[in-house]
Parts: sequence; structure tokens; C-alpha cells
Amino acid sequence: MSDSKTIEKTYELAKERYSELGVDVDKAMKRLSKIAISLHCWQGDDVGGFESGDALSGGGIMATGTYPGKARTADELRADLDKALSLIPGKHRLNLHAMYAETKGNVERNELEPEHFTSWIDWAKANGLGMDFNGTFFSHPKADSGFTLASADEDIRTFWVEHGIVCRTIGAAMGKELGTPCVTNLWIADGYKDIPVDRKGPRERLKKSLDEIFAKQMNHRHLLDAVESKLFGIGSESYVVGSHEFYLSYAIENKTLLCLDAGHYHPTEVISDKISSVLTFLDEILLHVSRGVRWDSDHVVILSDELLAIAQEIVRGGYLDRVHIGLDFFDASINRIAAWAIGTRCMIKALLMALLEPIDKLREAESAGDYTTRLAMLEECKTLPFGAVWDYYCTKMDAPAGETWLDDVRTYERDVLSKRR
Ligand code: RNT
Ligand code: ZN
Repeated sequence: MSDSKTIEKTYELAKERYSELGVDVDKAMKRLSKIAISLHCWQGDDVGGFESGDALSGGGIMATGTYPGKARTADELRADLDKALSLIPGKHRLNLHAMYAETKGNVERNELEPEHFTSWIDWAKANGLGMDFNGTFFSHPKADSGFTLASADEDIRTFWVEHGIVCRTIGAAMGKELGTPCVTNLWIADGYKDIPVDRKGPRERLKKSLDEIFAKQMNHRHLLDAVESKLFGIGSESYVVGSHEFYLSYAIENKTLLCLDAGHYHPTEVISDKISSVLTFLDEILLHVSRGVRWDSDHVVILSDELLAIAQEIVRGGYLDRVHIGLDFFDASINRIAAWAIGTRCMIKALLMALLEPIDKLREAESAGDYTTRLAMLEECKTLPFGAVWDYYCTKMDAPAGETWLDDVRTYERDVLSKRR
């Protein structure tokens, strides 16, 4: 990697090139530095959680791979997150799942309280991070039937409603403590492997459960509720209760956030195209930025066309304050800290590229009906000296530029991860 003098020189040249196109690079970097990405804790331990030491079970999601060194305790996970965050430019957020509670294994999910997350909140506070939260409606004996909030068994349904309620209390406590609203997301795996004859009953029960969970008005400065749909999962191929239409309608009617997960639609559908549609009707949304390869495989996010399109839609639409950007991928076949670094750095790169777009020129062409210029310019943008700005941004934000972060990961692997057996 080049020294900081070279980075600066290259940056100055890049800046000139961008200004020829009417783009203010410094303004773009300043805006970028205010965008917080919510890092999902579950990349660090393959969606395991620390309740019983058991791995992810059920819910139709799956982490594959046997890469050594996964976090076995909350302390290890926090240490790994510290390392990952040091490789990522900017101040970000932590997205925690309820199953990462520190209860010594003897508090049921419907009895969780904010105090079971004290260490997480203290850690976030010490690092100047906001927090987001998720109920965990899977990896639990009471979810083994494949139904939770939509269950016809009242005991089961009530248990999960109670879980949803305590999670909102916990989220609100996190938001209050950290001075930034905690987006508390709800995703359930309820559905059928094969063709059901009653699609209506479970959806009516899910609506009832959600109404019970969201009954209590909460302060929006502390808590923002979000609901996440899905097209299918492993074991729920034929029917998912919480479909897109279901939650979109629910979110509009109840003024909750809608969570758009990039892997939760038909493979030819993209969430970049959904952002402006749903934000015509909703105040705010949550994104689960992920990468599906042939299915909702939750691969590590890369700088793909779709990732760039997501960032462009957020920036072009002026939606930066209405879109909460969360990540949702898990890969157990590569170094888990590298996975966080790669995915998060890519998300930030995509946002920077979007902020550096010569948008005035592009809009001009489009409104004049000059689609030739629009296409030509969009393609020319792809080879603008973006990398020079990115390296400079990383250096300025005290994060490693270029591929140097990988050396840090290797050192940490040698000194810390390889000792976890
Ligand atoms: C599953 C959903 C959900 C989970 C996390 C762990 O398909 O995407 O968001 O990935 O809650
Ligand atoms: Zn998701």
C-alpha cells in the first residue's frame, strides 16, 4: 500500500477530476462520515448466541463452514467486534439479537430484561456506538414446530408474544441509554414446507400477535419497531406467514418500519427498486443488506451492482435520514472478522460512490429525454478515480487504506483466534 503522501497526492488529482463534473468530494466525505452502518453481531459466531452454547438451529437459516476461531463468549465477540470496527472507517452501530443476552443460561426468552444486556450497552457506550436489537424467534424448543407468533397453540403463541414485548422494552432501554433510537426488528420463520390448505388462519394469528406486541406506545426517540418479511426459507418453501404483502400492509397501517432484506425476494427482484416505492408510504425503513447467491444464502456483501444500486437509491432519493442500514450476512468458511470488514467496507464504499455521482448532469440528461447521455455518463462514472478518494477517506478516518487491514486480521488470527479451541 502506498504511503500517506502518495495517497494524498492521488486524492488531489481525483478531486480535480470530480470537480470537473461538478462533484464536491469533500462534501461527499463529510456526509459519508455521518452515516452509521449497523453491524450484526451474529456474523461473529455463526448465529449461535450464548444461551446454551448450541449452534443455530431451526428458522430455516444456515451458516455453513468450519473456519476456526469463532467467538464462544460475549467477551470474545466484543473483542472481535472491536477488531472489526478498527478496520472500518467511521462511527457505526451494533445490531444485537436477543439470544446474545448474558443470563448465565437461566432466563427464559419471555423474561428477558434490559439488565441482561448491561455489558453490551456499556460496551456500546464506551465505544460511542448506537445499538439496534432483534427478537430471537428461532433456535429454541418452543419454535421447533415451525410456528411461533402464528402458532395455533395458545401457549406457544403467548410465549412468543411475551418475547416480542420484552424485546421492545429492552430496545427502548438501549435507545434511552445510548441517546439514539434503537431499531428493534422482528423476523419469524413461521411457515410450511409443503402446500397448506389454510393460508389465512396463521396470518390472522400473526396480525393478532403483532397487535399485542405493539400495543404499548413507546417513545420514538428510544425505540423504532421494524418488521421483516421473507419469500421462503429452508423448511418453509411453500408458505411463509410473514410475506412481503403482509408486512408491507402491516407497516403502513401501524406506522412501523419495514425491513427490506436483500435476500428475501424472488432472485430476479431487487430491493434497490423497492426503496422509493415503500418510502412513498412509510416514514422510515430498515435494510438488511445481504447477498444471496442463487437463494437467500446470506453471503458476505461485496461491491456488486445491486449494492451500488441500493446506495444510489438512498442517496439520490435524499433518504439518508429515513433509511437505517443494517447488515445481515454470515459466513463460517472464512475469517469472521474479515467477513465483517469486507462487507461493511463495501457498504461504505458503495455509499461513497453514490455520494460522488455527478447527479446534476445525470438528472439533466434524463429530464431532457437524452437517454444516450444518461447511459454514457453512467458508464463513464464507473471508471472515475473513486479508489483514490476511498483510500484518502480511510486514512483520514484513522482506518487502514487499501488491503492493509488484512495484515491486522492475520495478526489477530495468530495471537487470538488460533488459541480458541
Ligand atoms: C432470516 C432473516 C433474519 C436473520 C437474522 C439473524 O432470513 O434475514 O434477519 O438473518 O435475524
Ligand atoms: Zn434479515
